[in-house]
Amino acid sequence: MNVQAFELRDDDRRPPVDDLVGIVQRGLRLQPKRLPSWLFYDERGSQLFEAICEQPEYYLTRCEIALMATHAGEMADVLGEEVRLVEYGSGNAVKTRMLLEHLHAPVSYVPVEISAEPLRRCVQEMAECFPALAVQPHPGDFTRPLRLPIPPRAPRRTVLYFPGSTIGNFEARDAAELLRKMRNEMGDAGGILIGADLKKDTATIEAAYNDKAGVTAEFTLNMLVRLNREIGSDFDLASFRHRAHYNAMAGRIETFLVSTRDQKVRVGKQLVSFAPEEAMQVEYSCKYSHEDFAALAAKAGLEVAHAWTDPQAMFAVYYLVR
Ligand code: AVI
Repeated sequence: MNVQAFELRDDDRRPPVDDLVGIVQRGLRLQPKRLPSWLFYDERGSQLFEAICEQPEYYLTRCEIALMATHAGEMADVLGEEVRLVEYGSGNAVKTRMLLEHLHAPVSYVPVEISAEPLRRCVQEMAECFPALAVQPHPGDFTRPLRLPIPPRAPRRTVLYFPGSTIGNFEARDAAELLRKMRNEMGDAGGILIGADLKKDTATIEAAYNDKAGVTAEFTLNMLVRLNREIGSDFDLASFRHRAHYNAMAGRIETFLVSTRDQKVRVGKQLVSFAPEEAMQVEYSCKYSHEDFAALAAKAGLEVAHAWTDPQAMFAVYYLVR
């Protein structure tokens, strides 16, 4: 197998317990209370996210895969020959496979992933599907500056692939900062191929984050299960519920954990009070018009060179360049 060795223990993704207690305590002192959305993704949370992607209401994954099925060939032509493909996250191998199948003489594939097991699975799958491709896994957090592995030969360009509308989970200022960091990493000749969920009617968007089977609700509540296990907090799961609503003015789904009663929760040495119906914000999922996305890209010194959308204009994949 043409795979560069790597080592990552599953513990590497977790900040030390004291840090995590501090992060949670600080978030719970804010008004409204807030917890960071990366806390969703422990092992169970990652499984639940995969299950969300299969729910009939969660159109994002299906639409993006359909888009790739139709346009991956064209995308590969735009990206050109001898590309080094760096993927932010190693989430959905289906989309990446579709792209790699069409790329012209790719130099290497570099999945950047913080969690050991998904990275291991991704490397194995890509090495099996593309035995001639150099797979150079990069364990780590893609929000931090990357030190990319030396490619087996000089690529013509580095393309950062960031599918799934994960950019939408960053607030506008953080999203622009992340894109600016990506701009540095791709270099002068490089580009960013990025998936983004498009603005559409409220009912369709809200249904995607309130699936009938309750998988998204379980995903949201799992954050508390994780905290109870990892920092010994005593959130009573029966006393919080999931709420996701679309804020059309802000163009984003806002997800909360809502306290169903007056209660106190122990977090480290502190007791935190929750009022009945008090909502703790846990995630934003931003939705874009083409103009919104071009404006976001411009803030990072980038422009949209190509845009691909499905016929219903549900989802878009953009190619950004300097
Ligand atoms: C990973 N990210 C793009 C998902 C989203 O749609 O914001 C996470 C998610 N949260 C609830 N459902 C899916």
